[in-house]
Amino acid sequence: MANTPSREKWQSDFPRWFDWIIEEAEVYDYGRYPVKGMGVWMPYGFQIRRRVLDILRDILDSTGHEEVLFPLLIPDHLLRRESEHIRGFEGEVYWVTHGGFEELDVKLALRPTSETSITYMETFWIKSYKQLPKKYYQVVSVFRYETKATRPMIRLREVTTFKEAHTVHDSFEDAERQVLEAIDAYKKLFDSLGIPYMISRRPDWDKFAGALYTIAFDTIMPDGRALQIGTVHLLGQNFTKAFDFRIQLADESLDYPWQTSYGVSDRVIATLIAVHGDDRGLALPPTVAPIQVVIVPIPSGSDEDRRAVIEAARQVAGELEASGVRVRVDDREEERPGAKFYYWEKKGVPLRIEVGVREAREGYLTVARRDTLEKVKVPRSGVVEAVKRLLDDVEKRLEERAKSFFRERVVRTHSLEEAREWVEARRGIAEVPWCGVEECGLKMEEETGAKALGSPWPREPVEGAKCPVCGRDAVTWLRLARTY
Ligand code: A5A
Ligand code: ZN
Repeated sequence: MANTPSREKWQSDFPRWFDWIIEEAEVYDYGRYPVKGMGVWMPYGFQIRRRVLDILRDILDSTGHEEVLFPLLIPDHLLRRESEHIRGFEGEVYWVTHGGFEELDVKLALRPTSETSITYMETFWIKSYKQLPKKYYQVVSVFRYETKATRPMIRLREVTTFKEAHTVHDSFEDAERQVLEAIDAYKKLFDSLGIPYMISRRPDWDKFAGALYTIAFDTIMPDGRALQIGTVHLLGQNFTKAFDFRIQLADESLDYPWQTSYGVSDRVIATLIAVHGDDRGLALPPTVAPIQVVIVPIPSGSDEDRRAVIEAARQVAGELEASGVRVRVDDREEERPGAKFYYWEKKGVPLRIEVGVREAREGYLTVARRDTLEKVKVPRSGVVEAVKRLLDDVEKRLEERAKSFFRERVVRTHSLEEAREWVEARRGIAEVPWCGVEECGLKMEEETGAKALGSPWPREPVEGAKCPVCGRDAVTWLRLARTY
């Protein structure tokens, strides 16, 4: 493998690296806005965010999901309808209690999630099995008064890129089929961003408040801690019963329909930044990079030579642009080329083209890759094809690097002691045989100082292994990790 930039700081002090790069690369301003847990998407970050959302919307739209937009405020009595749900969220709700000088009759919640408001409206909209399945989604802000340490994009109090999907079905089986479709959709999303993940069925004590079960996607951050980057919930009939939401079935009977919900957030963009970055800064996959190629003219010599260099840079940019590549010419006169290289590396631009006097004259160009720092010479006449090939290659290599890091971070062991050492040393996720009993799972969390992420989805057999807590036959694996 080519000489890769160092990942020393990236790995040894990831939270600081992350705070540094989102500010330095002008992605997200966090910590200065005077409300805790709320950050600002800056123009460069906003463009990355928009491209991630474009991919997500394409995936959802092409599988029959319809985008909607619900009110931000949920009246107290709606949020309280489903008892497990409110029990889970009560401690995290922001309340609006006043309008001007008047105290409101009914206090209003800033939505922490939208199961209740959406189910309420579905009771008016959906009357028959003939309308099903129904799949809605929205991309909105949700508010959660998080009590664990808040972090930029990772644990926000205003989650500004919350994509929540809500679906309705005429049978349990169809709702379970939807769970599979949702998992598939998120696999596509993460795969297209080169984000590695593992899929677990969350233990019952950690499922979504109001769900029958939760399937979660977790990734591993550079410092070995796991991060939940997406969740899919089978809600069953819990909300439809609470809202007395009944529909007519094919046999003419009336019954409560079945629901699922699934969501991702700003964490996806945090992960995109984390898994591909290094000590020099961002390394963006070309699919979502706002600028895919930066052209840096290096003028020198006579005025004529200088003009020729600028002219050549503009021509190359024009050709690339015409073929659909997102390109920028950095012709700032007050900056030196070295400073420009550093600046665009930090911003994660996948390719840099240097155009000097020799290049302008001799019919070739020098292309530098952000991921490997390699420089390649390409013929001036074939620049479009060369750039496209290189962009594909950068995309693949970033994905491979992220996946190989992830693979090295998952260990399977029969010993609780070894699992504890693994998570304590911040190596990543440890998998231990498990009998499936809650008590043993909780004990494993306690003894390893880790959080249980749940067991592999789909289920993976464990042959001949014993649960290290009770000694009974294991029926599955329990995944343990320190988490964000
Ligand atoms: N309505 C369902 C989909 C729901 O709310 N599920 S959830 O609570 O699990 O949230 C969906 C996803 O949002 C989580 O998997 C997690 O990746 C992300 N998320 C949750 N709380 C967050 C927070 N405070 N900051 C950033 N992301 C968060
Ligand atoms: Zn056990």
